[in-house]
Amino acid sequence: MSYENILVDIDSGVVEITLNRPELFNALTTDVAKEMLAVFKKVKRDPELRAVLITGAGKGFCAGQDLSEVDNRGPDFSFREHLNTSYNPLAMAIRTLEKPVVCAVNGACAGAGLGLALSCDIRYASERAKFLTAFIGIGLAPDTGVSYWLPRLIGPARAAEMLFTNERLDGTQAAEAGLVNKVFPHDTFLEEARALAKKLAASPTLGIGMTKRALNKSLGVSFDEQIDYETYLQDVAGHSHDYKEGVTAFKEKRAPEFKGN
Ligand code: LHQ
Repeated sequence: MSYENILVDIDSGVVEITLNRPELFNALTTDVAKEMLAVFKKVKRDPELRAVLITGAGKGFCAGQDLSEVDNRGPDFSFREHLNTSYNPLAMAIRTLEKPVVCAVNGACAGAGLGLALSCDIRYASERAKFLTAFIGIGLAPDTGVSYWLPRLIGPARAAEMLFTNERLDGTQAAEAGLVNKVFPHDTFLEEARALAKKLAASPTLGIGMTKRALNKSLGVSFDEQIDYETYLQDVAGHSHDYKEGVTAFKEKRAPEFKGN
């Protein structure tokens, strides 16, 4: 499949997706979501592809919905249908992919673009990044999982503040708030994110997939349900090649060679 709105590069098991509509700060359209979904389907199926990195071309990371796509759609435009066929499946594909997804936020990150970033497992930001919810700026309520992740990452009161006031945080403020894992100077942030994605791709990705399942589950269950689920997952991970290799390498005092199975 050829892509018109994104760039896709594969290196050392890492699939790097670059949102590529720089003149519009990589604003999202149904087509962008479709192209990204196609990549995620491919990554899900191919055992050689073991980590994903998402970033943006140019000054912005992603300005959320391309407002020119939804402008003048008339009273019959279904926001529900639009979300259910574009950004919701994309956020779901990221969350359910049993492989690590890293986000390198290079610039403005707003609206559904913020939802996209927050759906990823780990976020690194440039000092030049700018985070805003944007929804209230155009009279909307949050979508693409923003109201799910924000209170969990930065607390309900800070989430309300960001959502109600459309406050902007730069990369450093976002790291302090817990919205991103780390912030780096603009010149190095992408290399740092690439190094992380490469390291994760060489890790026991089956174990990472199980870990991601456990973390997803933990967001909505009681402690006893969670330890029960952990036990089930450990039974799966404990019978993998990577577990055997990890223990053998430890005993032999050498670096393990993980395969992701
Ligand atoms: C844009 C956009 C944009 C088009 C910048 N669209 N062109 C879901 C379902 C259905 C409907 C609606 O929404 C949703 C979910 C959502 O995502 S709602 C939130 C939608 N996003 C926004 O409201 C963000 C609007 N943009 C901004 O607030 C600013 O542009 C940000 C903070 C992103 C960047 O600010 P600046 O650094 O000052 O840059 P800029 O404003 O000059 O923007 C650069 C260019 O990008 C500019 O084009 P131009 O031709 O004038 O240079 C903007 O018009 C364009 N752009 N966002 N969402």
